[in-house]
Amino acid sequence: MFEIIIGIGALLVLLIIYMIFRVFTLMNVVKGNDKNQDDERVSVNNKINAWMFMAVLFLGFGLFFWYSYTRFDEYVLPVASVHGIEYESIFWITTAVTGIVFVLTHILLFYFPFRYRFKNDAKALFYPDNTKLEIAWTIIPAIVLSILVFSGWRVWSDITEKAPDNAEVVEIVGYQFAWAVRYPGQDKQLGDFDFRLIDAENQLGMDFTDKASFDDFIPQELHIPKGQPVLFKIRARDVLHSVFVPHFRLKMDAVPGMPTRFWFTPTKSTAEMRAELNDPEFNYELACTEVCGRGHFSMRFIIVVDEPEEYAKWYAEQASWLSQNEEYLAKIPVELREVAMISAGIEDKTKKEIKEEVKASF
Ligand SMILES: [Cu+2]
Repeated sequence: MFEIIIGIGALLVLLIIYMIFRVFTLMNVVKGNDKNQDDERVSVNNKINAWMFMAVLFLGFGLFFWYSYTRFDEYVLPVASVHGIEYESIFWITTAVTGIVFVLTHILLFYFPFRYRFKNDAKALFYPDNTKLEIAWTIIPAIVLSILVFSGWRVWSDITEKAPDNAEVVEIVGYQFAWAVRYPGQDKQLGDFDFRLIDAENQLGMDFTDKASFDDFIPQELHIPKGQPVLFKIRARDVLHSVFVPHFRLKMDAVPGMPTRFWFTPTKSTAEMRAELNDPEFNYELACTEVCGRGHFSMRFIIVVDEPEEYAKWYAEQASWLSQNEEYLAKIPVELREVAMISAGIEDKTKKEIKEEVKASF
């Protein structure tokens, strides 16, 4: 309702401005035109425009520098991954080079219409071309951009090379509107998945004809060990999402039907970061950075970086998904059920009951 009123209000204001403009135009027609008056009007209008260019220049740069200055802390979040340091240096070199060029060209862009605004007695200078100038402004940007692109490409290929074999694997799945994470369990092998198996409980479409799925677990928090390579296997269930963890300088799109990945090595545990920032509430945060629908803002997930021993302890304590959703045993091929129960860590005492339940379900 409020938006509609604002919209109608804005429309009325525009109409009023248009009507005033019409009245002035008609007044000029009624008064009749003579050459001098015309020139006078053009000159005045040009002067107003020229000064407006200067206003935009100063206001624009004023806001630009003010924002960058007051929000500078958000540009320089502490780095908590190995590749983040390399990434930072290339980021700041690129920002410095393009930033300086941006400022210079925009000063010229707005200053020239002001300096060379229409004047009655001014005569335009005919200056068709200058070969040396053309060569200079072609070659210099070509060289600078090539250097930037090649060094960026080198860093990017370092970051995206194949993950080491000992990397901890975590699957991250984005869906409207949350993240789910799946760990491979004790066998360190993620089970297969198939989107056709997705239902109200089995949200990730885990395929229980694959033995590797039996011990997979889906926790509420994402834990990773400090100082060890971590491989995120990323997929999306519905629309585009994007995995973004600014402290790790990590960003990778989650694309439906096209698994992506990103590996990195965290260098500071959550506890260490809390001490560094003097903020006992600090948490690493995974955010979605692809506007993916109405609930986009809620796609926030906590990442806990543990010391390796703590991580191993946490990992061992996690209950398999299957042990928390025992009714899915019925969907496992009969000959694999025994293996599934052992692998999923379903208690021996309940084993008999489950067997009976499963029997009863047929
Ligand atoms: Cu999203």
